[in-house]
Amino acid sequence: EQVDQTYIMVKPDGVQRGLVGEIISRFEKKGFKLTGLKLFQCSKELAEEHYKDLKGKSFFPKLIDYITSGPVVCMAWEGVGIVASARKLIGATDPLQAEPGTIRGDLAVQTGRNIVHGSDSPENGKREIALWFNEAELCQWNPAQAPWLRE
Ligand code: DAT
Ligand code: MG
Repeated sequence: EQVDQTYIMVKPDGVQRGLVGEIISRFEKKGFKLTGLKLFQCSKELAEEHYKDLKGKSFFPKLIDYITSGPVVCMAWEGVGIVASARKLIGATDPLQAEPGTIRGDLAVQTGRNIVHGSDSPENGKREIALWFNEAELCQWNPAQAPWLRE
């Protein structure tokens, strides 16, 4: 099967609320492979490039203010089927609509403070990882648990 990559980011509210470990843990326990991780204060330019598809939306300026309001935790993860699976683990964009058991469903209450980002396609996963990480910040490694996760 095809191994895909996704860009997951704990947004500034997730960092401020002390939810970094909890959020990383959801992906780690699922069995996906972490290939990049850093705490990072992003520029307005980077935030605008990341969310370029939403430029023109009424909430765009507020979204950029929010994402640049404090440090975020940037993560690159990989696995078979990871993009869609990570979106399910994260839950709906509006945390009030997100199912219990999902990150947003369990830990957030408003779209404008929905604590975590996940790429919406394998192509955007690659694009966003390249945008947020240098090649030297990414690790290729073989988790010891691999044979216990997939036959
Ligand atoms: P998602 O983060 O679930 O992929 P998205 O890509 O449509 O959602 O939007 C990116 C972020 O923009 C989202 O996490 C929060 C913000 N946002 C989206 N729709 C919004 C709205 N109607 N009002 C305010 N913020 C919104
Ligand atoms: Mg999105």
